[in-house]
Amino acid sequence: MKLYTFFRSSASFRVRIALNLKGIAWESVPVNLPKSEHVEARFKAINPQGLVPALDDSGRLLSQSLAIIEYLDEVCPGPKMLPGDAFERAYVRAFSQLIACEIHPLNNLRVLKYIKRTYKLDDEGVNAWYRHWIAEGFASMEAFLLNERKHGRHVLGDQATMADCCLVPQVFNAQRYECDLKPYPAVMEIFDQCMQLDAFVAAQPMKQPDAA
Ligand SMILES: N[C@@H](CCC(=O)N[C@@H](CS)C(=O)NCC(=O)O)C(=O)O
Repeated sequence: MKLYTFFRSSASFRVRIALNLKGIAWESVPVNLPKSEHVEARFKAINPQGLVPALDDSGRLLSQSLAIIEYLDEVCPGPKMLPGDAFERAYVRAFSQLIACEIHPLNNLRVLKYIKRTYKLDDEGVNAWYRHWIAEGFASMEAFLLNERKHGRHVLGDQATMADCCLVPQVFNAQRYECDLKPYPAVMEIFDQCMQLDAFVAAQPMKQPDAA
């Protein structure tokens, strides 16, 4: 399988983790976002949305990280990214979407570029926007975990799922923007547990070939 990815892209990072957890051999095809390679016609032929990640499974092209992870879970053996029980599956999807639909889109590269340009913000203004949505989103994640009480070493018990594939990259991003994550101990405990696993460590941004 070929994964079109950018080392700092958290949506790509989610899929890298899932590929590693499931023990799938994959090749990295870097798409440089700061150089705008994702909006070039060459890449738009792969994913017309002009977003990473995209997955090429023997010529079949897939986009959207959560859809890709669910696809991998359905066609590949290995640990399940989504549990067998429908109620638990909804829990894993809800936590994943809390990150992928409520937090990540507000802090995506094109959004940050747009608010900077349109509202004439300096870097501190952009960072304030970023940190605001991180604080609100992480408070929701923490409340979700404490309310549901289904977590253990991972978001659902002691088995890593798609939810952990979403949590870890979002923490990496928040740390990059120097957000205060002390108010979210349940989230950070799961992060620390995940980072004990090779699949998460190998997927992290600085371990990617395009990070050099
Ligand atoms: N919902 C999409 C989000 C994909 C996405 O926004 N990727 C970012 C990198 S993390 C991207 O390509 N951004 C380019 C841009 O904002 O211009 C997914 O989960 O795959």
